[in-house]
Amino acid sequence: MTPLPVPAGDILTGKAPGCREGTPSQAGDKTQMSRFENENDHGVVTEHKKQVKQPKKYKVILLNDDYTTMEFVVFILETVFHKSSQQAHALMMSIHTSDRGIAGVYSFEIAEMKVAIVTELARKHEFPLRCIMEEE
Ligand code: TYC
Repeated sequence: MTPLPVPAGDILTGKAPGCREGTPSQAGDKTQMSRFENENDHGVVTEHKKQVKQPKKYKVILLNDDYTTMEFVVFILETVFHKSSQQAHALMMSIHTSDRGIAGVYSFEIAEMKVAIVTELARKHEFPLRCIMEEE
């Protein structure tokens, strides 16, 4: 049997012939041409590394009042904020005694949506329950 003709190098490197990237061990080698370099690169920096910023987070806060029933607050914490029955009850009691409490922390859009849902449910059930958001 005659062996198939194989271009030198490609079996060991896994690269097509003429590929400049090299093996993983050569990836950080400064003598190699970097991925952004090309024939038009005359050593002038045209690209700056962007600082990666974490997106802001927002606390969704329930406020205490004298008229909203405890059952309704527990219901809100279970259904809108996915708390267990025990967590919801403990948090509701904490809000009841301390005047406010964090129901959850979310991105801006999700926090805004939770506030809107709670506000609408409270309005529908004729409770004065207030729900606000604050940057973390
Ligand atoms: N203070 C209310 C009551 O005694 C209960 C309550 C708890 C209301 C938490 C609002 O965010 C709240 N019925």
